Amino acid sequence: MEILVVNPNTSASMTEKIRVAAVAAAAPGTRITAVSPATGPESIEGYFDQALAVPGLLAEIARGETRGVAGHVIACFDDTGLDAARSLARAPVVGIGEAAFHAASLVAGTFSVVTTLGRSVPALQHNLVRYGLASRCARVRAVEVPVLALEDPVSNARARIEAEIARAKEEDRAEAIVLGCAGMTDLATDLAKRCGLPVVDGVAAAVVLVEALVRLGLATSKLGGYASPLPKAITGFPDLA
Ligand code: 5HY
Repeated sequence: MEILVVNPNTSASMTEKIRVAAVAAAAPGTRITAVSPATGPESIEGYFDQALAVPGLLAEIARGETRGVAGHVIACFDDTGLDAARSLARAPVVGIGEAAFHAASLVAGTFSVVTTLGRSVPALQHNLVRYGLASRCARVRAVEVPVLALEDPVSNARARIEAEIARAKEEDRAEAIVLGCAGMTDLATDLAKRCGLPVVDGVAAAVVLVEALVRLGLATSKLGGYASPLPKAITGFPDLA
């Protein structure tokens, strides 16, 4: 099976990091295609960036559907454009945020999330409520490291994330940690060892969940909210018209 992994921001280095993590998580026989749109913000931090990233994301999903991919992963932790993507797609679409929340709730009573900036927190809190998992999440924390600074050693991101995890264990009584950014995907295994609790990476969780849905023969329902878009004139989005 081929799984399309879409990083909705335009950062090529982040897309490559996400591709490596997705390939590592995929089962033998699963082909990972990782892409990022030609349009939109270089990183997504809050509602404005999220809105600007959606058309480019949907154009990539549409291309994947035309190619007949088995499933899609939205590799941005706020699950950018998830409902719109599911409306467009027949294949299953899984966001790394939703996948990580579910994975954490299967291995722990309560979990905390560690994300990048404070401005990203409300969107994640809203998602937890709509996914029905808010009661399992003790707190959504931010380390105040911008998304693209995660790759810059000067930001000391790894140490700051580890310190935040220690606070989550102490103050939130967190039994597991969810890493709240695709750019943290390469840190999960080492942090789990160093911090002594499950640390969930959404990229890996989403790839494995899409594989499971495909193997179960489950595709996106076209009844109700995720019904295919009605044909109509669309101005300014040639890839979606
Ligand atoms: C992400 N932004 O996973 C989110 C994380 C965040 O560009 N990729 C991004 O901070 O909202």
